[in-house]
Amino acid sequence: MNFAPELISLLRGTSKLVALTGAGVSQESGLRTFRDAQTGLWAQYKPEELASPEAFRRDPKLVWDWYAWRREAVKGVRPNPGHYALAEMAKRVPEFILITQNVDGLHHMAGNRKLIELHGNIQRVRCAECYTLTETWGDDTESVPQCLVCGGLLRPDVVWFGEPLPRDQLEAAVEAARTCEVFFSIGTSGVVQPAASLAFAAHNRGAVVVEINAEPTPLTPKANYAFHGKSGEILPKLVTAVWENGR
Ligand code: BV8
Ligand code: ZN
Repeated sequence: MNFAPELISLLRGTSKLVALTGAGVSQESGLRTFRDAQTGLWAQYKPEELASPEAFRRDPKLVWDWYAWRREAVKGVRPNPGHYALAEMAKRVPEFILITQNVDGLHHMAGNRKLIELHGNIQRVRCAECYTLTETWGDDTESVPQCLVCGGLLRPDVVWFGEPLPRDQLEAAVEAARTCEVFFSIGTSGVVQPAASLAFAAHNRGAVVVEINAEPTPLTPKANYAFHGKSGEILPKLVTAVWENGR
């Protein structure tokens, strides 16, 4: 895979790079994306139907079990070369900020520490009423486990559709997008807001936008560089070309 010499020199010289990732970056780890149809018991539901406060009010056990099923799926997978390439970039660029829409925790597992989890993390559980985070809960119960502080129902510490993003995470993400020199959009269909507007905010501030996605997205026309393929194949090659070859 050849990368434009000007892209390589840009990345070698950049001091502030921001990357936004979506479900596509975890696809090669064996996790289904939101676009991919769900399987088994969950095939009859669209993710955005289950990932909502309305669904939890209507049938809390169904939503709880869906997240328990996804937690098991995440436990069974490992970061892929795309995740590790981003961890490598974090070591090479003076200021590297990784913003993810993913709740799977694989970026952290791959070693990224300057990480903004915009939509939360599926391994964390909190009370739906008093927000108390809890480390332990029973998954094998007939009903949804309850909070030991107020008796409220426990729920995953993720952002559901119709819920606001955590203010500090969102502000940090917007600030990063507005002040970066290079913005990578990786493995995201660019549909869900406000995450999908970050790349445009960076573009409008003159940042160079690089898209890596299996297919074109609404961002593609604005991208200075667009690579349509698998992030687990393209990112390692890019890291090698920029930071390993000819240094
Ligand atoms: C809010 C956590 C308001 C839970 C998630 C403006 C216009 C229209 C609608 C809205 C709007 N503003 C707000 C909305 C509503 C809504 C929204 O955007 N709806 C969409 C559907 C139109 N947004 C919200 O509700 C947000 N909240 O607005 O609150 C508010 C404000 C104040 C006070 C009260 C309320 C909350 C949004 C967050 C929801 N939670 N996740 C969970 O995970 O269970 S979103 C979830 O879906 C993911 O986190 C992610 O963000 C999104 C899925 O998108 P992607 O990650 O991009 O994945 P997708 O499958 O779509 O695409 C994968 C891509 O990868 C594909 O393009 C594919 O080609 C590519 N690919 C596949 N394999 C590979 C690959 N690429 C590279 N390599 C590969 N191997
Ligand atoms: Zn509580």
